[in-house]
Amino acid sequence: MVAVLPLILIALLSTVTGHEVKNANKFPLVVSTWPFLEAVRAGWKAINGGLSSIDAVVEGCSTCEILRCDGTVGPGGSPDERSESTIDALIMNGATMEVGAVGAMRYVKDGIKAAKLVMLYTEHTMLVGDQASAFAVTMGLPGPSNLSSTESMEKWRNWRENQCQPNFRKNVLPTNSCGPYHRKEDVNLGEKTCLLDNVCDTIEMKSSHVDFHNHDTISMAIFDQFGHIAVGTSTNGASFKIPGRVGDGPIAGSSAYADDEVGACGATGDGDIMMRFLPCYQVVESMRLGVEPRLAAKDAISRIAKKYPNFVGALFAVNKNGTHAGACYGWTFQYSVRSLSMDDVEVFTVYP
Ligand code: SD4
Repeated sequence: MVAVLPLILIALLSTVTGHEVKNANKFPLVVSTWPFLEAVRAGWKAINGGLSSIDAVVEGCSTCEILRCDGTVGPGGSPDERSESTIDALIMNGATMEVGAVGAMRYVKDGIKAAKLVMLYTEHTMLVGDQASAFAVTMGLPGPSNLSSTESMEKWRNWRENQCQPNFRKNVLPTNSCGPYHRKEDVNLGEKTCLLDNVCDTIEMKSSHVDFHNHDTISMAIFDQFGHIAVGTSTNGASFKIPGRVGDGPIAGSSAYADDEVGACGATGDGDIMMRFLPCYQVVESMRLGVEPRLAAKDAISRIAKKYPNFVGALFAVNKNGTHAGACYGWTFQYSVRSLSMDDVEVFTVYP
């Protein structure tokens, strides 16, 4: 009977509500945002088969790009205001602190591979837009290709029919239209937004744009058998973003961070807000000071929620002993783990 069940059902479902999970047989270890089971299996297969943690992260995140996990990783998701899908991606080596990233990359499907090319073949950390795509193609990735899909175009058409609501514009007129927009003249910068007890004004602030049903980002940490860590992120970013927007995905310390000496973190959620706090850097630095993963994760999320009560976000934290935990705000979060002591991927649920 079990043999005929789809593999997805074999993955065990567990629940953590504030408990840390200690890993008996520590490494290798794969941890990822959301129940992206196939991506975690691919990362696990790669690291268990002897690939480096960097290459295993590429395998894992590429799997999500190819499968278009949740319709919002890889090509064909999250159209911008002009209907185009672009890709943000990051890879980081926790042994050397090297980082490669691409932001708002157009016409190239392979986000995580492009990020790795930036890390391996440039002295830079991030390339963006058309130039990121051109670099990726000259370094051997396929392209240019159209990143739109039937689904992304339909989503965009529905949004246009709904007078381009919701959108990421603020302090502009007209409000209920697709533009062209012009600036409101009476904007009082800074004062209006953060008055009350340092809480940023929730009346002016729109509610989060991150869709509760779309888990647009894979962020993955892989420890090899020696405890060397790599982290990676790949995402289409946010739906109906303003063309040119770069989210938290390619920002080291925001969507992901790793240091072999301490541990790793991966994040998902409202990137425009989250990148102002570098939550994954915060998590790793708290753990460096001896804070356990559960508290480090909670603290990083609370710092954001205190200033932005409408934000939506989540992260996982894992220390160099393989102990992992998650924290979230505004939505229920799930993260996936595969370790030696498990028969298959386990999915952990974290409640706000
Ligand atoms: C972004 N952080 O670009 C991404 C979106 C996301 O779940 O993670 N959604 O803002």
